[in-house]
Formats: sequence, structure tokens, C-alpha cells
Amino acid sequence: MSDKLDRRQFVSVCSTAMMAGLLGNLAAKKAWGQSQTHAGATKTAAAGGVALRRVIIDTDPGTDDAFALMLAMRSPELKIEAITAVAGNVPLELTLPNALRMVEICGRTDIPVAGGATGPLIRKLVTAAYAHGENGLGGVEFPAPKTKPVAEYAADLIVRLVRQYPGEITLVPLGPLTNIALALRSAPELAQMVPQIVLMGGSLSGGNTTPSAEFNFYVDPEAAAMVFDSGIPITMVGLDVTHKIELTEERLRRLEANTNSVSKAAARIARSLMETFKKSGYPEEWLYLNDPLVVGALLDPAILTLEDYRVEIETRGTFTAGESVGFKKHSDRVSAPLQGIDTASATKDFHPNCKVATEVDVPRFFDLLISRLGREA
Ligand SMILES: [Ca+2]
Repeated sequence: MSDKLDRRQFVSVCSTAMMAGLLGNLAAKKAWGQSQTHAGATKTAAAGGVALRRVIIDTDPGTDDAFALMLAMRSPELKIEAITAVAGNVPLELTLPNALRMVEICGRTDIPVAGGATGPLIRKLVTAAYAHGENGLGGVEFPAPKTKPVAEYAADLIVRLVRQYPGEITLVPLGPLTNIALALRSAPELAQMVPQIVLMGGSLSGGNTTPSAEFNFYVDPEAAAMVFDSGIPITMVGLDVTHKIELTEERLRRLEANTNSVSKAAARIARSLMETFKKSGYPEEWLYLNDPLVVGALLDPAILTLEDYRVEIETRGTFTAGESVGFKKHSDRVSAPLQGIDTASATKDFHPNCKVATEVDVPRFFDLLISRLGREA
């Protein structure tokens, strides 16, 4: 794809894309109507003010990613235009087939799945196999996927789809932000064409990988900084709330009581990981389901309480890179200038760039998750 369109070409592309988007909308609405075997879902969506929403899910499955993908694919309010895989919890050689496994488990091989970045923009990849199992799915061996990824590179696919549906596609990143940053770098105009990014990442209350940084931002702080500097409205669903989403034994049993194959697959992943943690003396008796909270909040905004912040991503600190620093009010201010070095310490006007999730209705989320995974397709 050309990234060097002149203005006339760009307008032409946008006009064509808007027409395609309109037709796509009509097709989607038709498909939406046809796919509604659960009559109550449409009413619920309408009553809750939740319209059909186009999303691209960027992900590094990852056990909690698997839950998020399943929840999204079980939710007719979401029109999943693509799933893009990125290196993170485990390398791309695993996250990509794991994403394909998820679309097969959910019977949604109609969704394009693309492979993306094999590592961060400028840093070496750090994974989290210790928390997700060596295969990224808690050690559960699902069959190798028969479905192939699309040939298009993830960042290119994101650019093409956003141009196709300008103003319509919510980006839902659940891993390091490398693919999103690459898309923005190759097509900066995307910043005006993406209505919002709702992401799992960051924290205003300490990290889970270093005392400062949450894993996704720790892995690729430069990508996170690019995204937060992009001007796209961001909703940050970070550890402040996701670490209240504890999949306890009681909740896991509720999940296991469901009889359909999607719920069973999710429960197998969680049970296997929980057993592994128990054997290795892991102190907590639950799993944190970080990523599916993002999807839950898209489906039911009342699950989260959001507050305006200006969030800046630390990229230079030896001990703090990837920290998301939230300014609640007043001007944000950088470090004091070093003596003898002409560094800027000027304050900037306070402009929130982000809504940060600060409270969560935990029972409401689990009711949604368990019922959605458990219902027949
Ligand atoms: Ca993830």
C-alpha cells in the first residue's frame, strides 16, 4: 500500500472508502439482523445505548487475551473487522497461531487474522511465559489451527481498514502497542480517522513488571508514547482496575458449569494455569483477567468509572521505562533541568489526552463474561 498519497489522491481514497464504508454498514446491518438468533441481544444493545461497533483487536494471546477474544467473538454488538497479532506475552510465532486457534474455537474463521510485529520498535522483546505458560495458553494443547493468517501485514491491514471506514473503527489493543505505532508511523493521518482507542495497559498505581511499569507498556514504551502522543482519544484500562478482576475458584466453577465448547475451552485454560501456579507456590489463588475487561467495558460502559487524565509514558528511565504517569490537573511538568545542560523544564497547558479507568463493577463484569461465554452461539 502506498503511504505517500497526495492530498487529491487522499480525498479520492477517502470518498471511495466512505462509500465502501456505507455499503459495508448496510451489509453489516443485514448480517447483524440475520445473525440474531438471540432476540434479546438487539433489545439489550438498544436499551443500553450500545450501537454496533467496528473494532480491530490487536492482541498477544496470552491467556487473558484468549478470554478477551472469546468474549468479543461471542458479542454481536461488535463487528470485528480484524484480529492482529503482536509479540508480547509470548513470541509472534505463538501469538499468531493462538489467535487463529481462538477464531476456530469460536467458529469465527470469517474474521481476518494478520501477523504483525515480531518485537518492539527499538527494544529487545521481553515475554511473560511465566504468567501464560510456554505456549501462551496456560499449557493447554489445542490442535494446530487449520486456518491461515491473511497475507497482509498487521500494520498495513490496520491502515487499510481504518481508511476504508474513516471515523468508525475503534482500536482495541491488548498487548504491546507496536502494531498500532507502526500503523500510525506509516500513515499519520490515521490519528484523525480513528475515533478512539480502548486499550489494556498502563497503571496509575504501580506496575506488574517493574514497580513502575505494566507489562504491555514495559515491553514497548516507545510505541506506547507514540500512541498517547497521537491525539487519538484513549481509554486506558490499566492495572488500577484489571487487578480487581480476579478469576477465583468460585467464578471458575461457574464458568466450568457452562456446557458449550467456547466456555469449556476458556475454563480449560484457566484451570490449567491455576494448577500450574499452585504447584509453583504462587501466592494468589486467583487469576487476573486483564484483557477481557476492555471488551466488557465496550459492551457495557457502566462496568467502568472513567476519569480524565493527561497520561505521559516514561521512555528514558532505567528503572521506570514504560511507566504511565497520570496528571490529574494542573500543568504537567517534566523533570527539573540538569545543571549546565539547556533542557526544557517548561510546563505545558493541561490538556487531558486520556480517560483512565479508576473503578470497576466486578460482579457486573463477571456476570457478563460468564453468561456470554456460556450461551449457545
Ligand atoms: Ca494481552
